Amino acid sequence: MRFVVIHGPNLNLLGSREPDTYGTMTLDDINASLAQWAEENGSTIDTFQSNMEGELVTFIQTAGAAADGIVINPAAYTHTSIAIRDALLAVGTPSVEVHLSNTDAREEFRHHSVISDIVVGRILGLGAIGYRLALTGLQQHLQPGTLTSE
Ligand code: CA2
Repeated sequence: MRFVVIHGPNLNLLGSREPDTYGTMTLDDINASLAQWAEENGSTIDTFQSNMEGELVTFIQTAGAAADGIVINPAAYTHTSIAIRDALLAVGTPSVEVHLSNTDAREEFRHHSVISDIVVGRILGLGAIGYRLALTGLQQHLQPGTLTSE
């Protein structure tokens, strides 16, 4: 299967600041771990990070539309971006939302996600492993019964 993993604004700073909130792995570390997951699971993964809303929308419209599944951490755009919501709706590719931190345990303005009702599922607060969990869940959603433990 073909997956895309999309990282929103400021996630390029991972590993350099706020380790108590976002962990110590860099974005390159996370993407390398996802490439390894893809190899282990016979899939391909394209990763993309941007600090610009329009670039994220364009990536969803192009690579996201051609993929079997999308894993997305829209970062701060989670709480505001109708453009990202509309792009996900337009392409219709099954998507999972990931957050490194538990947004429900943080400031009130982080409690609402504008995509929470249109994604297959959400993973919050588990750090970087959340991306691998999201991919596993998405793969299972797309091809039920493929988990080796079943
Ligand atoms: O917990 C998450 O994954 C968030 O999506 C991260 C966003 C935040 O706005 C969301 O509410 C929750 C912020 C990403 C900022 O990333 C940084 C990484 C390192 C240092 C500073 C910021």
